[in-house]
Amino acid sequence: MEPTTTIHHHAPPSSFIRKYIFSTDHKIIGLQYYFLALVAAFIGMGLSLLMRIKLAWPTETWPTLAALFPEGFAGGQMKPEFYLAMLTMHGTIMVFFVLTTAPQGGFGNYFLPMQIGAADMAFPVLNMLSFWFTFVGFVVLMAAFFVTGGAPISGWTGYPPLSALGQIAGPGLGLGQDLWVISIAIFCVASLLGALNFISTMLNMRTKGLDLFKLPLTCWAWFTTAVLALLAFPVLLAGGVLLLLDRNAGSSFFLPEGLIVSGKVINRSGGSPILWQHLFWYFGHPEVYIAILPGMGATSQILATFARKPVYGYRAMVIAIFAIGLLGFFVWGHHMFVSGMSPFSGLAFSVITLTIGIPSAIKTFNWLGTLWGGRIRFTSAMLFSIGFVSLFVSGGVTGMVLGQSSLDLFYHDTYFVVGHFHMIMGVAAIFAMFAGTYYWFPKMFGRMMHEGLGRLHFWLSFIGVYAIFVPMHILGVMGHPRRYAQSTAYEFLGSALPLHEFITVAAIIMALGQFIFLFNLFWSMKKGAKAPDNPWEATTLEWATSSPPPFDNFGGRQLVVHHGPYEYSVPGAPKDYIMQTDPPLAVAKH
Ligand code: HEM
Ligand SMILES: [Cu+2]
Repeated sequence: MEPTTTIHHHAPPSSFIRKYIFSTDHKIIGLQYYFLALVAAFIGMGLSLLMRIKLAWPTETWPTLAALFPEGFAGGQMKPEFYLAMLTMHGTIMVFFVLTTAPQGGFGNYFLPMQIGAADMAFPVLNMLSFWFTFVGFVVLMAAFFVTGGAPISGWTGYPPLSALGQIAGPGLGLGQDLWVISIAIFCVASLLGALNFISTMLNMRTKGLDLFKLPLTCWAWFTTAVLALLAFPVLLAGGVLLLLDRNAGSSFFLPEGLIVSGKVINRSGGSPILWQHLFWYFGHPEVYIAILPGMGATSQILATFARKPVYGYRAMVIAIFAIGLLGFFVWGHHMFVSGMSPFSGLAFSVITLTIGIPSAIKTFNWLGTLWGGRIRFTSAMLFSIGFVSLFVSGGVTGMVLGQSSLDLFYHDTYFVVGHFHMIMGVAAIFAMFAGTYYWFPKMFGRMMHEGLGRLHFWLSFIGVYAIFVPMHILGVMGHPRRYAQSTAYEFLGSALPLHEFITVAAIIMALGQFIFLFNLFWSMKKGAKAPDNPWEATTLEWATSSPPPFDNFGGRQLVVHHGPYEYSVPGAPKDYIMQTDPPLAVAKH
């Protein structure tokens, strides 16, 4: 089938509001998503430091923090309920408004149309709506900090019965919890709209000659992520609506019979908290791939560019992306090994979970194959991509441990899990975002970022991440529970305190390192060296236009693609890279 192309010929809007606030330009919308995620990330990071301070110095009093949070730090010490509220908000902010927002909504919006040679997304107005729904979802979530009872304490997974009961179950579970559910529901709608747009755009808007197997792996990753979102978010949305009904309309989807809260039997019956777990994790496991697939795409792109080599095994990489996405839907039960389900389903979920190791290993070996024998340029973007691979492997190994139901029985809800998921999903995806930022910044802002500061930022973050999250695995082996504020409540945890202190000091240093990034970002926007159109001598279509790109991306030109996405160091070619739009080579290749 010939790919169709649509070039929009509408004039750029001129008013500030239409240009920057309610813009339908995918580039502005991409930046809006990006900056929303940036704000969310710094808030989320602040909350994690509060938790870390409590865990490392449990008996210290903090007058300054008490002045800032009179409720949560009554008497100068963090109350355990406040810890749980920080935990819930940290997790929710990070998963939804950072990991789902920046890699897909941010970079995907900005670069998917550009990499397929289109002028915009398929549905620009819908695109604008997706962003504004996301923004409203974020504001609603933030509002939970300020209502009576404060932010919810049910964790980012919002498990009932706690989350379904209301204020009697604890602080934050009144209006705060309602806001949490509503925020998630709005976020689901936003993500669904966004997903439709990504899928239509990639299938329908490719420029001339760009058939599917000439697409950069980033496009495949954004596309697959959108498919996952389309299948996973409706389930969370439905679960959220049922939870809201349980909370406010007296239904009992998730509340069992005979539940006793604060000494009183709750007058509901017939529901099951396990039902929520199924619905939640049917969404929740694919969600970790929604977070990390765009990072895998960006990493493939960046490794090839800076190793000056084609991505090793392009087709295998596409298949692995799909395999990971597909298998991701059959493994949700590995979050429920201790929920009391049949040991046979535990076995089935174990086996399928471990199977994901196969496409993951394919991807890892192909990344290493891409690096092998390359003429590597260690730019900041390259360092963060290598860091991504490293974290993906480190986190993947512990995933293989947790995927076995017999071992998970012990590790479940210990710090081992916290260490594992922070490495593989949390910080790996964050590293990919940094890589993407250093890589695409010249295109987006027409200036270069400061490489020296970038490398400093990398080393602080890379060493920081391992210093923070490796010791957490040790805490887990010691049996330290997660979601638990009182690090000295049990005698056997006493000896863990130095480890907690070490982690917290590392977290503070790493957090300071992130301000170097923030400074570099804003300083470079104004003062960075002017960027050429193709500073990294890369091959894909976004580099075939000016930096920053004009309103319609390519100045009304229709690009014609003659080459695959990663033709680096092709024998017989005049230079060591061939852009996708370069004319066909006279010499025979491959
Ligand atoms: C600066 C780096 C970070 C630090 C120091 C940090 C610290 C923490 C701490 C102390 C907890 C609570 C552990 C517990 O008591 O169970 C936690 C939970 C969590 N964090 Fe992070 N975090 C960081 C980055 C991230 C990132 C980038 C993500 C994105 C996925 C993330 C997602 C989560 C989630 C989902 C939870 C679990 C929340 C829950 O159980 O409800 N964190 N983090
Ligand atoms: Cu999972």
